[in-house]
Amino acid sequence: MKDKYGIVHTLRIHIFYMEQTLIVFKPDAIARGLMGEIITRFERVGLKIVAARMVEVSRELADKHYPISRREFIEGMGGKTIENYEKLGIDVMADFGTTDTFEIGSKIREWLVGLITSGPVFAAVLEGPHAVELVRKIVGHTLPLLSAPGTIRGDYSYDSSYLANTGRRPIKNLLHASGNVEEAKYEIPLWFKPEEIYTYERVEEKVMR
Ligand code: IDP
Ligand code: MG
Repeated sequence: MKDKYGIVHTLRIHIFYMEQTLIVFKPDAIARGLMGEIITRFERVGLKIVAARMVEVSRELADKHYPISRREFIEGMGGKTIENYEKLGIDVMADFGTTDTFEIGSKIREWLVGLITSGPVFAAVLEGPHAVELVRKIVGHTLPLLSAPGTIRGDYSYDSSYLANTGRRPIKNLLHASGNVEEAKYEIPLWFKPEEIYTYERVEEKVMR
């Protein structure tokens, strides 16, 4: 039987969902000296670092990483902002001059591009079974205010849409992590060439087999 990723499953052979995912520590994490603490959380769960380096992000790379053409991503950010403002009883129109989700999202995207190009970032590719979902679970909710304790964003930040948007800046939530398998497949080649991604074995692989 083939699943939606084309992986064949039989009764006798158990095949893990071996995946790769991209993480990027944003300049706020670098400035706060949190690289070591954050990477440790991924290593200890058994995720393998197969590529890593510090990068000074160009406008070109930032535009590709946060593509304006990904309407659902842009409108999603705008939509989340409107929801958050309604919950707090703040007037979106007064703050953004529009209630259009794409226009609001585009403004936020500009702040995001500004942040990611403002200083060196640390980018890495993590590999493991269910790597994409596992990393998102460890990273936590987009809004640190809503991130559970124990997640990276929940443990190291208290930022919210309200604080970010009224401050005309992106939410400082320390790191980017690919949102799903398709996003990971698009993002990894933007940051790493195939020969910069390594293969090696971790001892857990023998134990968990
Ligand atoms: P994610 O990082 O959890 O995947 P996305 O919705 O993909 O979240 O948004 C990308 C980034 O945009 C977030 O990590 C955050 O830094 C920023 N962001 C999202 N929504 C807002 C907002 O309403 N105001 C300011 N920045 C935002
Ligand atoms: Mg995302």
